[in-house]
Amino acid sequence: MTQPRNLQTIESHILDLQRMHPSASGDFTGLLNDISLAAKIVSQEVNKAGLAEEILGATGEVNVQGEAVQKLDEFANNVFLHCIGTRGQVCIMGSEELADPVYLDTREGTGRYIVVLDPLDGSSNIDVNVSVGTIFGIWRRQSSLDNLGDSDLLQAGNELVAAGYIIYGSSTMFVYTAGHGVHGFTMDPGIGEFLLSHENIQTPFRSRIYSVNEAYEPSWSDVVKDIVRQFKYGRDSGNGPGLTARYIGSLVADFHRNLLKGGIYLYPPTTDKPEGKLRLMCEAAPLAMIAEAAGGYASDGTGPVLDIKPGHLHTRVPLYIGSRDDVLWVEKKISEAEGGI
Ligand code: FDP
Repeated sequence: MTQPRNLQTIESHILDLQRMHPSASGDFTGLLNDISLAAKIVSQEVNKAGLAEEILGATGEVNVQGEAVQKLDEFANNVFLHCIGTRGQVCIMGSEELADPVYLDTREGTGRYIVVLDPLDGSSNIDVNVSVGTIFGIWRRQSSLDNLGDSDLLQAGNELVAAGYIIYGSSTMFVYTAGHGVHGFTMDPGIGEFLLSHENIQTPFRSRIYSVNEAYEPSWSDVVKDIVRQFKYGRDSGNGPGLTARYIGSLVADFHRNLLKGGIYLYPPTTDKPEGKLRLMCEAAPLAMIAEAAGGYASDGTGPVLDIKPGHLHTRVPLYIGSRDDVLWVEKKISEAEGGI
């Protein structure tokens, strides 16, 4: 008879993490708990999006990225703003939905952390019941509280303390890393808890899947066209097995599938978007930390995404992320095309 597995909630998993750092104040644990509470609230709302007329569809406003704001984007943004930093442990919060960072009240706490998030990624999919997600990154404050500024907010991904995402799909999952492996928790709706379901996720070294919006092919560079062609027909000699294509158009969902199954997600530059579309701080860097902690890799085509220092909160980067071998191969192809080795 097999031994039944002990159930573990995300809260107790985070507490275990805290015990590994005897000097920890509990601020970080509290912060991850805040994020988990916000995720539960957003999950519940996303699940009933089809029922509630008044939260479906666009608000009619355009966000700082020039995209139509969906009502659920607004809702998720507000939930995270209200739930995060309840112990005064967060000094700055940045959101994809807000043009400027929000400086939070830290009188009751240490203001030790900076949180940047995309409250509802893939929101153009909400109205059609396709998975959407939340992505977050947590950095540590660098200056004293009365000297907060760009050096605190605009940090590279390799300074991240933790990163994670929540996918609101056929089930809701919370996946995070705080530097000790990547762990996934699945929401049990009956008890309203995230339970450990995917411990220490390791992503396959080589891809089985490539994910890219191929409609943009006419406006890719020649090297990107060639890379995608080779993914289709087999790399280099063309006699290897080609990959299969999957593109949901919801970054968290595409990334999550590829993380578990082995795959590469590409959002290359196009002629009208030379920097790509994805935001460094609230999308690319947190997912890059997760990819690397699971044995994968993320590149902007020239080097590690984690090395890039943002110019501003909404800096965009091209993104190639997923199975390590394939992302490194993409980097090599781009470097060769640009006259490198
Ligand atoms: P969305 O605009 O629906 O929010 O970063 C935003 C994002 O979705 C990603 O989730 C997704 O992978 C990508 O944009 C899709 O962009 P395209 O429609 O240009 O393929």
